[in-house]
Amino acid sequence: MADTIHILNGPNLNMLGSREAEIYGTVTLDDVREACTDEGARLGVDIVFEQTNSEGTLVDLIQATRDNASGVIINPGAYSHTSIAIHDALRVVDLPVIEVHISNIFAREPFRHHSYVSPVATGVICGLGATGYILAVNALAAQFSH
Ligand code: CA2
Repeated sequence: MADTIHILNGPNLNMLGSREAEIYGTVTLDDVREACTDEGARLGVDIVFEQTNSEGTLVDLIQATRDNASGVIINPGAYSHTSIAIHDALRVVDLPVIEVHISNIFAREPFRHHSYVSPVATGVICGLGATGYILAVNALAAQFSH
């Protein structure tokens, strides 16, 4: 059976491509989903792609990865900077977790410089736009094949 990567997206990421193109680019979240699904097919891994604006639902989606995922990619959006609940949910997931940010959070406002997710992530990619998701899919797929 193919390995499955769960790609979880937090609040406001459904707005990608509609505004703030100077920060987030012009691609939509559907474009990102399609690119990740295509890359997964190329690499022989299945992709589950989700977005929620709700912190509790994001916790539920993280908990659900324990049953059927081989790895997790998460862009927690602004919850990265605020949520101990998401930190706690991720720390009990016994899978590789890659945190992705489209923008370079360290080159932005100081309140974005800290992430509660980074200490419980296997790796972090930020500032590379939507390409960061593709890089994360490749990083996880490389771990599965070892
Ligand atoms: O750079 C990232 O990927 C972020 O996780 C995006 C979050 C932001 O709160 C984080 O600090 C960094 C914001 C999600 C996107 O918000 C948009 C709002 C309006 C239009 C387009 C995107």
